[in-house]
Amino acid sequence: MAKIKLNKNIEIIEDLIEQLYKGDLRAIGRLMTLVENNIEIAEYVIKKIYQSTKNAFVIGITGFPGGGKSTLINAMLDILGRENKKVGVICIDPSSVFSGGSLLGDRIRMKRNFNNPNFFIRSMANRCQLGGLARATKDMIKILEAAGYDFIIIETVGVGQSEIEIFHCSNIVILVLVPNLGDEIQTLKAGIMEITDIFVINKMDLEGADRLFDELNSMIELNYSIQFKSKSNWRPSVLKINALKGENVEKLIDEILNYKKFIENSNELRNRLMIKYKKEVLDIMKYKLTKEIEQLIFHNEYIDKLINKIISKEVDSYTISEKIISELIHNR
Ligand SMILES: Nc1nc2c(ncn2[C@@H]2O[C@H](COP(=O)(O)OP(=O)(O)OP(=O)(O)O)[C@@H](O)[C@H]2O)c(=O)[nH]1
Ligand SMILES: [Mg+2]
Repeated sequence: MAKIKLNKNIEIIEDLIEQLYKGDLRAIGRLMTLVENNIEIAEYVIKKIYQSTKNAFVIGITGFPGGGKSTLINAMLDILGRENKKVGVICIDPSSVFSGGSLLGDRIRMKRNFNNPNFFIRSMANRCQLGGLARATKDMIKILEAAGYDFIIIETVGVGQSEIEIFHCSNIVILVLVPNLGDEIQTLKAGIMEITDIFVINKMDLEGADRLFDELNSMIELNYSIQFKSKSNWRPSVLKINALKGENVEKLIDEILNYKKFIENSNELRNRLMIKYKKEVLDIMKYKLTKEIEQLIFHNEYIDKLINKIISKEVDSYTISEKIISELIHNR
C-alpha cells in the first residue's frame, strides 16, 4: 500500500470517523487499514475517537493451528446474531498451512455470517505493522468500540509472545484444544495456560476428548488449590464442544456471560483494566522513546564524540550509555 500522509488526508479521515460513529462497515474497514499501516494516522484517530468508545467485552480465542477456532467463532456468531448482538471479529495471522488459506479460509468458515450487518469480520495477516501487532490490535478494538460493538472476538494462534501481549487486551481468554494433542500441548507458551479462563476441547467427536477433559480438570484442580483459593478468583471451566455441529456452543456463551458477570461484580475488572492500560502506556512510551533515542544516537555530533571514546578504548559502552541516560534525564 502506498504511504498515505496524515496531513494530506485529514478531511477524508474526519469523514471516515463520522461514518464510523454511524456503524458504517466500509468506513470501519478503511479506518482499520489506515490505522494498521500508519502510526501517525493511528494516533490521530485514537485521540479523536477515544472518548466516544464504550467498553466492549473482548473475548480472546487462541489455540493450535487448525484446532477449529474460526469454526467455533462462526458457531458463536450464529447464537449472538439471534440475540441481535453487534460483534466484531479480528483474526490475527491465521495459519495457512493447516487449514488451507488464511483470509479465504476464514471467509469460507464464517461465510454464513459474513453478510450480517451486525458483524464485522476482519483478518490481519501482516505481522510487521508499525509499533507491533499488539498496538494495531488494540487500536482496532478501539475503532470497533467507537462503532458501538457489544462483543469483540480476537482469534490468534497462541504460540508467540505477541499473542500473550494481545491477551492483555482481552477480558476473557479461551483456549481451544483438541483431543490427542500428545506432546504438542507442551509447545503452547506456558503463559497461555495460566491466563486461560475457559478451556474448550473442540472436536469432541474425535476419540480422546473424555481423557483430555479429565486431564484438564485435574490440572485445574491442582492449580485451584494453590492459586485460586480466594473467592475473587475465577475457577477456569472446561467444555467439550463440536464447533462444526454447534454442539455445546450455547453452553460456552453462557459460561462467557457468567464470567462477565463475575468480573463485573468483583474487583477483578478494575485490576485488569489497571494492568491493561499500564501496559498500553508502557508500550507507547517504549515505541516513542526508542524513536527519539535512535534519532539522538544516529544524528548527533556530541554522541559521535562519545562513541569515539569507546572506539579508542578510553571508556566502555556501559559507562557511555549511563552517561547519555543521565544527561538526557537531567536535561528534561
Ligand atoms: N471433526 C471436527 N472437525 C472440526 C470441528 N471444528 C472444526 N473442525 C474442522 O477443523 C478444521 C480447521 O478448522 P478452523 O476453524 O479453520 O481452525 P482454526 O483453528 O481457525 O485454524 P487456523 O486459523 O488456521 O489456526 C476444519 O476443517 C474444520 O472443519 C469439530 O468440532 N469436529
Ligand atoms: Mg482460523
